[in-house]
Amino acid sequence: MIDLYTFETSNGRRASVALEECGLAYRVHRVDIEKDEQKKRSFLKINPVGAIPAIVDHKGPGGKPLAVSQSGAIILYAARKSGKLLPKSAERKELALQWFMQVMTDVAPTSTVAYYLGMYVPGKPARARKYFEGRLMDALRHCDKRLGEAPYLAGEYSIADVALYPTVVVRKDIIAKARGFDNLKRWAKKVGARAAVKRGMKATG
Ligand SMILES: N[C@@H](CCC(=O)N[C@@H](CS)C(=O)NCC(=O)O)C(=O)O
Repeated sequence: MIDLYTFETSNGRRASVALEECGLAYRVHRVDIEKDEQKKRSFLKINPVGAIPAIVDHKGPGGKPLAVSQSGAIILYAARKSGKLLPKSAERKELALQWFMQVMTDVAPTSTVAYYLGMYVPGKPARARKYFEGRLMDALRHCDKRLGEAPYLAGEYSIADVALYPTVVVRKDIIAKARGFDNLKRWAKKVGARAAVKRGMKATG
């Protein structure tokens, strides 16, 4: 059994979607980051950084408990443990890792910064916000182009799609307002229709 500590954000949902897709048994502990519950001493023992998501696999490597944080690391952990979401062909596996990194290092952090600048920073510094929204849209356009060439980022459904989907959902308004993105929208509809994705996106209720 895996304990998942999470909240209804794209980072949090990335972890629950991965656990669902990999068919791993887990129970959810909702950590309300709006009440700073991620800074509680009990949670800091699991992730000293004080951020969700985190998991504790009570049957980790060697049968011992293992705590893993970082939504990307949780996706990889679930994929390796289950043998799912990582293509079997060597070429596609490399592609999956490349697109996974593209999402985790370009799309996801840029989206977070753009979101915070738009929502929470007093005076909304227009230049910085425009810069990060531009970078986010460029990164998403890159994904959109790829999804015009292949049904999924790595050619088959993989860790890369699981990483991308929760961010596309949370940024759906900005994507809807922009011109184009037809491939990304088509892909999002298909991924969102997967039973495991539906369950994972609602893991905190
Ligand atoms: N790179 C990390 C980011 C984790 C993260 O920033 N989590 C946010 C919620 S989405 C959080 O817990 N923030 C609370 C805080 O920083 O105090 C990941 O992918 O898991």
